[in-house]
Amino acid sequence: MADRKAIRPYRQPAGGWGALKALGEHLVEQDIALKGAATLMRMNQPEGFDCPGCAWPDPKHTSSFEFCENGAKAVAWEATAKRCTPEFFAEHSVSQLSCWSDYELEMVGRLTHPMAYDAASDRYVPVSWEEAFATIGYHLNALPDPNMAAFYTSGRTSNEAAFLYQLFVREYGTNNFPDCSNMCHEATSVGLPASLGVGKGTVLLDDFDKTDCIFIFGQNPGTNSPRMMTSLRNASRRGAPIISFNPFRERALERFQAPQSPVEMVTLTSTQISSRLYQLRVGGDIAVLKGIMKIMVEADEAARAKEQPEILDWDFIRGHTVGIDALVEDLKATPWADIERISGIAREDIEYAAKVYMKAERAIIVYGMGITQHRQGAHNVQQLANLALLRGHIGREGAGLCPVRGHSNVQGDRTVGITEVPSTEFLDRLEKRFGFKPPAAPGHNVVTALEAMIRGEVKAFIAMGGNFAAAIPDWQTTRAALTSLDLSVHVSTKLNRSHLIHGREALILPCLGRTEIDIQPDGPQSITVEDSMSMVHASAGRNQPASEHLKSEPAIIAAMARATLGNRSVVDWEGFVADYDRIRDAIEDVFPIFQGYNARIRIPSGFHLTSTARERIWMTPSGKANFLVFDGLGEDLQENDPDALWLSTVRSHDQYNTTVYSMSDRYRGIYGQRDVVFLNAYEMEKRGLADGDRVDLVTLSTDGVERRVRNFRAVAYSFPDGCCAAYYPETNPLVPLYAHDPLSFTPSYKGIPVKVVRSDAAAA
Ligand SMILES: Nc1nc2c(c(=O)[nH]1)N[C@H]1C(S)=C(S)[C@@H](COP(=O)(O)OP(=O)(O)OC[C@H]3O[C@@H](n4cnc5c(=O)[nH]c(N)nc54)[C@H](O)[C@@H]3O)O[C@H]1N2
Ligand SMILES: Nc1nc2c(c(=O)[nH]1)N[C@H]1C(S)=C(S)[C@@H](COP(=O)(O)OP(=O)(O)OC[C@H]3O[C@@H](n4cnc5c(=O)[nH]c(N)nc54)[C@H](O)[C@@H]3O)O[C@H]1N2
Ligand SMILES: [Mo]
Repeated sequence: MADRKAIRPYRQPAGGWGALKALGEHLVEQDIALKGAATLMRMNQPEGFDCPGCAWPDPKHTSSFEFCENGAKAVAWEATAKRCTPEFFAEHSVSQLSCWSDYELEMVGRLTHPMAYDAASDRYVPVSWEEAFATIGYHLNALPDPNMAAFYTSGRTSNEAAFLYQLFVREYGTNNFPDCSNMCHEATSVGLPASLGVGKGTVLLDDFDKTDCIFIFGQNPGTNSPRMMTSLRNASRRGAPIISFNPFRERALERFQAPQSPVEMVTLTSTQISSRLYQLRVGGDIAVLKGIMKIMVEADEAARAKEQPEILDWDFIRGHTVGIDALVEDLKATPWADIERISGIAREDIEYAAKVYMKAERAIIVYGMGITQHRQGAHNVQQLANLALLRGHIGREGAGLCPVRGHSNVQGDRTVGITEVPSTEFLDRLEKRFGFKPPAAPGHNVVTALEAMIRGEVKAFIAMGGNFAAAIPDWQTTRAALTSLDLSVHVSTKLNRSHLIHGREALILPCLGRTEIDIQPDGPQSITVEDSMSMVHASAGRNQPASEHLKSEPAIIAAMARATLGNRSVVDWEGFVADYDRIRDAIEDVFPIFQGYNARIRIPSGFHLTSTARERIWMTPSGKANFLVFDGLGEDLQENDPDALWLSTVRSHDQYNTTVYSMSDRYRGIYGQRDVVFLNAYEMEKRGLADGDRVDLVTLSTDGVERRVRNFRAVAYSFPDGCCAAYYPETNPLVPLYAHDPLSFTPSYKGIPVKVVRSDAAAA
């Protein structure tokens, strides 16, 4: 796996033998070739555990093993035989570990003991669980105001743990719930309700079998939701066109060899996925969308003038929506020259895509981080909703919007109350069920929590999973703020950067993973999760825990609550932990959509949480779906500065967010290195650069702060003019904290104005 540094094009399709080979190497590296294979057989099975990888649904959770290279890597990463023990911490000071790469840190293995930071030796030393909880209780009670603490959630947390967590934090007295979702699909959670009255997708897996065409914006399924390739492959083979908009020619969007297909595997054939893949400019999505809609509106007018069938679904538009006139006016006023310049796509190509879309009775619109992580993220999402609404593609079989969620339970965490802006209806029900008055004032999201830390207004930080210090933007200032905290606590499975960028007092609390047996006083427990399509189902691990000292997340939360709130708490924390059915009963009491929760999760396929928009019930103030106009097409960077480029920060094929599995990115042909920047030959030449030159990336900051990463390798690549791409998290120092969507506060990780300059000799 320690690939030599190399850059060579990958000519095979995505998936196939390359994926099987990569997985085999990965299992060997984790010392678990045999155990790993047995564990994998239990993934997404009726009696097994939910894949901790992505949030893509599994066909009914009843199928035979569906191979997914990256899901398997996520499992192997957790089931590894390697251990990060107190002896390891005794041998390495925090300062020493700070020089290790993220890859090296996580490769140490699973955490085995609760650890506390000891300033005298600059080391983490073992601590008893009781002492750890007492420390947390002490600090939280010492704060003059509960709003001086922030409680982060990463999206692997189960519904049960998330519900207890929000209960603890609200009884303690704050809504400070920064969440990984704030950096991810918040633009969906904020943008879609204004359009459709609900912040979730509107399709189910079956819809993929019925659709006439699929549009994919800014999502890389072959890497980030590989089980989706089955749906895409089936659609393509039945002749449904797939049109992709992505600055990269992502291999899996081009062609895919299904490891499940003996014929393709043996004959080395593959299936074409996208009928067209348009390499749009970074941030060019609104321009493309307006282009497509402009053509539709004009075609509809022409058709109606000739008394031919309408192109737009006017019955739907009149009956179910408001705002069409303003949208049409805006589209007509948008000049083609601007659309082509900002999107980087020729009018004929946009026309082709529009024709495919207009022909389809049923269309699915899929999207991911290429849409949400922009300064206009929520607007991007709303333009996608406009496109769907024009032809009545919401609430129709085989059609709809499909935001592809990230973490395996990020959507569920939100559903059960992890939100910094709780609704009054929810708070009322919580009060009614538990009998305490939850705080109503809005709390901090990720960006405002960081700003508050910088100002010294948040002093304690507790993280339920994740790797906050690596995932956040603007490391220079935000990491300094993290080290100024009084207390930082991380509930984790592996050592990561966030443990090293710690507060005055710091705790690492090791927890059970998804694959492991969770035994509580009333017996073995299962947890539940909600996937991208709002299907809720149970998950139970079977592996022995990585260490006898691990606790489950619900047990850790309950003990933190008890240590903090003592007998003033009105909640039976110990009872909840003894039997998670009781947590689910409480969830059902607070959220009526979970009616029959415990009974329904005993059916292996689980159950669907209804989406009002899917039923064409619009929970908006107008009672209708809204067409929403975005003013303009987004910023034209090079108009003001011909040297400026939009930088998009993306994932490699071999990482899971901040977890780096290897230094290679097979499908993009990058081996043994991650400090690379992709830009096209024209932009290279413009800067006098040759492939392989060393460059610095410098943010065009508006606050006078220098943000620079050094000594990256320039890679000549097929990429649109005016933009470049590099890996996350290495480039997070370039993302200013102020660069976020003003509506959803999603950092614009996919659109940072930068310059690429030759590294000076001293740096090289
Ligand atoms: N193996 C693996 N699986 C994962 C993850 C992982 O890191 N590894 N992460 C999980 C999480 S939390 C999430 S949120 C998802 C992320 O999954 P994705 O949404 O696929 O995330 P990215 O890879 O960051 O970027 C998606 C695509 O957007 C394209 N893109 C970049 N800028 C633009 C733009 O301006 N416009 C358009 N149209 N496209 C653009 C990129 O080229 C890339 O192909 O995956 C989840 N699953
Ligand atoms: N530049 C840039 N930055 C980004 C993004 C980007 O595209 N570009 N993407 C953003 C997105 S979409 C997201 S979602 C965030 C991700 O942000 P996070 O969710 O905070 O980060 P992860 O890397 O997923 O967290 C990995 C850590 O989670 C812990 N962990 C794993 N499994 C479990 C478990 O079962 N329980 C517990 N308690 N802990 C566990 C392990 O210790 C591991 O080290 O990053 C965001 N940051
Ligand atoms: Mo995410």
